[in-house]
Amino acid sequence: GHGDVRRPWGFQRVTDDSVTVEAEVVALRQAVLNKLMYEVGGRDERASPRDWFLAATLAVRDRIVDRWRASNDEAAAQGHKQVCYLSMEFLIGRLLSDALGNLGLTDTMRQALDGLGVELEETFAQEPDAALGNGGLGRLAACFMESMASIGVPAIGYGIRYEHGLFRQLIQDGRQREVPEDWLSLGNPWEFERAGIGYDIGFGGYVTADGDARMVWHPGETVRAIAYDTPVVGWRGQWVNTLRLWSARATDPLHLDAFNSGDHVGAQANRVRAEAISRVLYPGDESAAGQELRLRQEYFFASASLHDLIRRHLRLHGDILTLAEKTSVQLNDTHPAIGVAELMRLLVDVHGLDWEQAWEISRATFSYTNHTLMPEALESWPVPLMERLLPRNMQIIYLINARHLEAARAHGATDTQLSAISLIDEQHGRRVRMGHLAFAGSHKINGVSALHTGLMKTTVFAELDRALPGRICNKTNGITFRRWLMRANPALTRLIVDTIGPRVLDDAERLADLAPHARDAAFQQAFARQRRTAKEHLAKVVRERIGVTLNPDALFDVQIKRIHEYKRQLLNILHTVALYNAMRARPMAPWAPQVKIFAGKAAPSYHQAKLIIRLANDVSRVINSDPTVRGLLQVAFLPNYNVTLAESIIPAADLSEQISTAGLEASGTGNMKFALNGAITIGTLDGANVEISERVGLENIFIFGLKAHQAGPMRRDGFDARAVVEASPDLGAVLDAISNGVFSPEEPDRYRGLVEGLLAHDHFLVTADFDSYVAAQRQVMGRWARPVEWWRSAVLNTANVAWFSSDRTIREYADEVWDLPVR
Ligand code: B1N
Repeated sequence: GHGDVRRPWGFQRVTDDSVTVEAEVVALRQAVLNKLMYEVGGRDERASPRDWFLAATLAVRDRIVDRWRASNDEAAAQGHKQVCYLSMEFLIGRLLSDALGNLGLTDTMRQALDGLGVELEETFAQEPDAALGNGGLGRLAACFMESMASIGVPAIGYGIRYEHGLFRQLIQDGRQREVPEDWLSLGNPWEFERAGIGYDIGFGGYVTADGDARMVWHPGETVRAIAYDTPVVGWRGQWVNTLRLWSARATDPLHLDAFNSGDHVGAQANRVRAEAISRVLYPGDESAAGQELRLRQEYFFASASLHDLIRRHLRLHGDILTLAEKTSVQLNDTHPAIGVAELMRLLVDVHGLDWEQAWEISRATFSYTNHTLMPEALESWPVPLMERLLPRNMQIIYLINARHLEAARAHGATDTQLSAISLIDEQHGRRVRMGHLAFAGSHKINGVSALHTGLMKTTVFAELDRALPGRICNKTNGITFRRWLMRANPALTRLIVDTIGPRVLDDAERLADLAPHARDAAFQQAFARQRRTAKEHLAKVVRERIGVTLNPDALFDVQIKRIHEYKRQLLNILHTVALYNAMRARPMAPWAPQVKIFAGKAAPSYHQAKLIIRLANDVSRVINSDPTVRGLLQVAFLPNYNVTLAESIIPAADLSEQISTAGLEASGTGNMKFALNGAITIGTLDGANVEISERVGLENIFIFGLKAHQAGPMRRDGFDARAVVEASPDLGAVLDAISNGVFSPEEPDRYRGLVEGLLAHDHFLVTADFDSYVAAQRQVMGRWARPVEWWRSAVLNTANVAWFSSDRTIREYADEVWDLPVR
């Protein structure tokens, strides 16, 4: 088993933050100075904050590298099974404070830098936020990487080293503008370029049969995938895994003839085309990007990763037939699903296995996580595009499909059932259904919350579940508590440790020991004081970013996530306007001050989402400058939401908005981060909110709105939004105000279309849930008015959400999906 994996390392003691040995401070300081001098090439008297960041990171990296080697050696020596986590996205954020925290070196580094006149927090702030992902799916991959390292699961994360991550969001005149992000421009001290680890990835061309009817693919074009490795260090530095990201390089970067004859630009056309593959992250969240370049990205990283894991397997174990015993490949959504056909191609065409044997190995190797049931997000690729770009893979998909359909027919499937489970969608001009390919090619398929997994079985995958029963299972998402509690909220962490002892740092379940303190007045006050400090800190960030001075005594009501109609930021904005109307109608009533905080990016081509951003900003401008509500209601839209910003917002939140249309948010993970930090949730029974409510108890969460089983039919059949508005005078007044230009006096019709659209077809049931939402908000204010009750609920949120640790999620995957012993 892996019990011995977690033994403390003899060669380097891991210190607790509180016990800092002076000799270690001196040694680390010297290491930083050496890095500054010999790697960064700077002089300490002239070093910039950025230089110090580089030097400090390189010094920390050295302390990870020997553990990294030891982990790799041990995994190899013990013959451990390895998890390969294939994901188009890794939303990493900053790494320095994470690495220091996990190594127990935060305080040592603070003192080491102090002696050089350098401040640790400012050094952290120099690090770019690595945004190689859009939202929850990419952040989940990053949390999983940290958890796998922390509990000693040997793993490698495979993805793409995008030169440009998710765009930077500017808000200009209330509107989103996108500017390119440039995280690598000043160098990346975390990564190791592995110039010697590369694979040629083919595209296009044609297929022939050789003498023994073996198929041979002759690609028309090849692109080289080069590995870049980043170490992922786990809690207490006991295990280090690898994040391996592929960068595209032209195999023939320069046509020298053309160059020498004066065509300097044309000579590089090939290079530009090849390297475009890893140039930029697709900014679409939950939308299938129907672009050839996207398919090239998917195949590029899936193929490179499979080549790499097969090479490793053969090096360590020498026999391709044992691949599934030594390797589990987890497909993070369908983006790497082409890997199913690619592994078959490698096993059959390259390694010479017969089909049945290859298929068995392949299915035992792969498992697939589904993250959404939204129809527009279900990936499918036109057959003609596949045939042109990946001719051999397309043949293999046909072969998989033929056997798949034949088996179902033999079990009595009807034609309707066969067309429902076919890997080819014949309805919409012949497309390959990537979810179906991933399903057919995997031994386990999981959803990311109990509700979502249930819906998988009754909707999108109902027929596949009937044809291939027993494969669907649930793995409710989780978050890493190291980043989202210990790093993001050190003051609360200290309070928790002082109250229930340090064991909680190694065993999240100990958080339950806080429950008896939930009624304790002194503890409540200490808890509330922490919140107050975090709110002051956030207020400072907000003032610097948008010039709005927030009242830290107000209730901070926060909705931060991608902007999407189904997430219903619009519902929150409507409530904001309703509150504004009520306060203006009775300005002397005893209102408790409230702050509404929004942040999030919209996909650049998602016009409705961008209009919602504009509305939030317009509403904010009008309310913040209205003297009648001064000090009572403030609205802030914070630009450029990212992991780093989330880390300063979440500890400051009193109320967590998780208000998606029931049935549409697969899980959510922000909901868990807020609850862990003691915010109370206002939410629908959607995604993981359901399981959060079960754990914190219905008295400590504000649940409202239609349930999934009600919302589904209403969305399908439509409902009369006008009648709903007729029956709700408050809602009518809110919609009239928005529609008539109260928040856009310079362009009164700006939101007329938005309001009319809502009345004509309210797909996301915003009007239908409005009254229920407002009633829940009223309950929130009732609780807020009784601080003893409020803080009791807040503490019980922190105490009762240990289960949402991604360590628990990973243990479940290890146990039920990867067949891998952990502890
Ligand atoms: O995955 C998260 C969940 O917590 C969220 O509920 C879910 O919305 C999110 C295509 C996606 N689902 N699908 C995507 C991302 C990028 C893309 O190009 C789809 N993201 C989710 C983690 O399970």
